[in-house]
Amino acid sequence: MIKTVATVPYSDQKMGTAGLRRKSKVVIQQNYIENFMQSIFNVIGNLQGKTFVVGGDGRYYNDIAIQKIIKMSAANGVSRLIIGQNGFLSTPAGSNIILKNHADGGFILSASHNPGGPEGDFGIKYSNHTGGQIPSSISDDIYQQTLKISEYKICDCPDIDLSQIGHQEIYGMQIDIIDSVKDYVDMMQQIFDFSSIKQLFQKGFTMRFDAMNAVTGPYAVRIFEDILGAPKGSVVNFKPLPDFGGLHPDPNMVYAKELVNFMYSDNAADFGAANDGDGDRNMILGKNFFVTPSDSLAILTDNFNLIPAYQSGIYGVAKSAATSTSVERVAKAHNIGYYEVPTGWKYFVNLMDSNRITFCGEESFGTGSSHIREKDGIWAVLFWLNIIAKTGKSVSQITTEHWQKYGRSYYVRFDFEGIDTELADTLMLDLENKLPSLSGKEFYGYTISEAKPFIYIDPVDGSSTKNGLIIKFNDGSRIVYRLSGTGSSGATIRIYIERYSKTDINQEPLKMLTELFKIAMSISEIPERTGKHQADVVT
Ligand code: G16
Repeated sequence: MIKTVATVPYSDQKMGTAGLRRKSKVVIQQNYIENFMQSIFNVIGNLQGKTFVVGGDGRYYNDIAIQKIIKMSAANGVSRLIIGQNGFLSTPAGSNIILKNHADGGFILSASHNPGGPEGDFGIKYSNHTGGQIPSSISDDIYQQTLKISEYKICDCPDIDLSQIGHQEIYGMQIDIIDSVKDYVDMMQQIFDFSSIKQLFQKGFTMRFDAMNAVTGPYAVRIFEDILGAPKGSVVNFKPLPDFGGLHPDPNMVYAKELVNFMYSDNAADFGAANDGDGDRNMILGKNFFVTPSDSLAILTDNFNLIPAYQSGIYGVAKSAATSTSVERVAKAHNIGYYEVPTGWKYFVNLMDSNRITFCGEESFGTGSSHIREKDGIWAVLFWLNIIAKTGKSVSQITTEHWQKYGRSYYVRFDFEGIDTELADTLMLDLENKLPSLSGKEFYGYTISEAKPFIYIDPVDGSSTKNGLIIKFNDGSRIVYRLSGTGSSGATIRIYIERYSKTDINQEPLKMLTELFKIAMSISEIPERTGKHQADVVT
């Protein structure tokens, strides 16, 4: 019943910032998933005694890919799979299940915030025993395997029914189908002050949570409506759909338009939030108010002592280099450790495992803590609700008071999408070569103090990673350039711009960054080389 099937390699199975992401049309090609999974299994080696967690965000092809993974796991000698009911698990829930069960790793089938459906994207995030995604050294080994794979193993058996919670066995492999939501909810109840948040809703506080027809719907309904008592209907777009109902489940000002329009209308709720496809990203809104992810990280860190789980103190905090420096000032004020890492949640894992940090976050709408090893959308929403319940203040009040205390980092990200890959690579290389000549130069009254690639040396394992180019100015402003690692076709150049003001805290961010944007465009030659004078997406 175990078949060995001959196959030929695909040349495009290199993982990006977070796992493998490709167009659905690419992934459904013959043996595409099989080649990738067998390459992972080959790199792991002996699978006897190993347990893996499997789930996904419910997008198109999840059901088929999960069955392939089950049959290949059995054929390759895996001892046990723990699978979310109907194949559903959010990325944070998956990380929790790995840690709770001391599993050897897990596979979350998701292309995160990228659209789904036959015309959309599919992906696989592979985590190891840490509950976090594998380091680049292992993904490089897997990529090498994908280039030489010649056969894979699979069971010739019927599909497994994933609809019933319970235990099954195929070819000696144990399968446990679990409630996708329960363990995650239990964990949140241990972290946050649910009774204070419940009282907040009893007093008439209103919220709207947009699950964007993706995986967090069932988690959000259970937590916010069923347990915390938010009025029915507070969670919208709560039914996970294979194509997300046509939504682009990226919780930002551009793609979460429905929520943004509502929160900027006369009928706005007191609090608004959205999560992405697999539930690891979050967006926070107040009435007519948006909190940047960089500020959100700083505000959560500053208020750690309002949360039951962190009352005995936190170790430290980390952010990706592209994220604004807001949280650095909070870390200094609280005298806690502060780290800057490359873009990619996997870079936080060693810092958490070695108790260097408790919180971390990124500009790309990711915030989290060491309760798991992934960013966690609902965790961030509950953290905000907990702060509001304890302080009685609104989102805008909390944020404005934070700026009054620490000053404000005006921060905007500009994305230039759909660029030819070779052109983008050359642009970045030329820019990097130009950096040494920029030091001391003045543009529009801003003087460059430092210009160099961002190079991270991991303090735990000593590994070195180069990611992005940073230009710093005398007044503390920064421009960061990076190529996105989560797209499924072409290249996206990201420019992240930041300007700090201690006292001038009520300006329009884009206005405050006008000159810096011009500088960023002219230094990089983006208009000349790409024909683009404006970004495609501004967040
Ligand atoms: C992934 C990573 C994040 C990263 C983000 C953006 O998020 O887990 O750490 O910040 O991609 O990456 P890029 O700028 O390379 O596109 P997710 O939510 O897509 O898994």
